[in-house]
Parts: sequence; structure tokens; C-alpha cells
Amino acid sequence: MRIEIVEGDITVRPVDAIVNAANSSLLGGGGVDGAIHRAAGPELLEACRELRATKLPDGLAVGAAVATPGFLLPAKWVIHTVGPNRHAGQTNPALLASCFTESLRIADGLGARSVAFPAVSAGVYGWDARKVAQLGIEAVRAYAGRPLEGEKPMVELVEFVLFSEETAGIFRQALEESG
Ligand code: AR6
Repeated sequence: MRIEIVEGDITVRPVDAIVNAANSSLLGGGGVDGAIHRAAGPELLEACRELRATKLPDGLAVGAAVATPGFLLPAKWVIHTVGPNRHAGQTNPALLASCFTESLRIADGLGARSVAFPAVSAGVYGWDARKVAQLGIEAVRAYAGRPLEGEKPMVELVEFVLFSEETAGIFRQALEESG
């Protein structure tokens, strides 16, 4: 599994699946969530409403992930995950690691070969980008070693797509340090 760091807008990435840093309601918000909903078009919100009306009446739990189609995006799927919110006292790193692991598990189940992640929880949810980079990269590397029950992972490429040069630099450094 290759890991690449990309500076830019995740909504334009030519990958099979992009990950959304959503909230438990799945009904949209600001930041990368708002950008993904704008780029995917109104059908994405409809698909999220459908999920809430069926499988997820209480919303998506922190650390969990669920997929919808990508609609107008270049990506075929959007995998929505909910990062822990530090401002709400959610400081358990295992919850953030779970966002990455669960998203990869969903991506593998869909047969996605390439997945792009944003810096989940590093915006409104208040986590230090260094911590997100370290946990995210570590979780991806660990997943590559033990994917879905004994199978080789379908996912071959994981991109971390960062909106600023500064955050991209932090992720590049974390990738180098992770060996
Ligand atoms: N492409 C890539 N990264 C982006 C983009 C983009 N188009 N836009 C923003 N970012 P945030 P969170 C970066 O706040 O901390 C929403 O309202 C951004 O610079 O989007 O998990 C949800 O609905 C930052 O580094 O997500 C939730 O309520 C990173 O994406 C809440 O925010 C994550 O910032 C989730 O907060």
C-alpha cells in the first residue's frame, strides 16, 4: 500500500473514494464536509438523509464510517467518517485511528483501489495536525498489514490531501518519521 501526501482540494482527486470528515448527523456542515457536498451536488445530501432514515437513525458514531456514491465527484464513492471533537472532550486517540481504519475497511469492501483522506478532526474539531498525521499514517500502515480477514487489501494507494502548504508539510514530515 503506497502512501502519498498531496497539497490541494480533496474534491478534485481522481481516486476511487474520498473520505469526508463529517459529523454524526451526516447532514452536512462546513470545512471539507461542506466542500464535498457542494462538489458532489444535492444527491449526496439525499443519500445521507436516506441513510439516516434507514440504517442510521441515531446518526453515525464517532470513529465509524459509512459509504455513499460520489455523484458529481470524480471519485466513485464518498466514505463518511466522524472524527472525535476535542472541544467536546473527545481526546481518545483510538477514536481518531478508528476513523482511518474503518474507512479503509469500507473502501476494501467496495473494491476501491485508491482512497484519499483529509486531515480528519484537524479543523473545527480542534486536533493538532501533527497528531492527526501521526495517528492517520500509523493506522494506514497497521491496516496494510492486517486487512479484511486474511485477504490482501484491495486498496493500493492512500493519499492524504491537505488544504494548506503548512499542513502538507506536517504530513510529509510525519510520513518520513514513520519510516
Ligand atoms: N480539501 C481538503 N481538505 C480540506 C478542504 C478541502 N476541500 N476543506 C477543508 N479542508 P474540518 P473536522 C481541511 O473542519 O475538524 C464540519 O462542519 C481543513 O483545512 O473540515 O473533522 C463537519 O460537518 C482541515 O485541515 O473537519 C463537522 O461538523 C481538515 O480539512 C466538523 O466540521 C479538517 O477540517 C468536522 O470537523
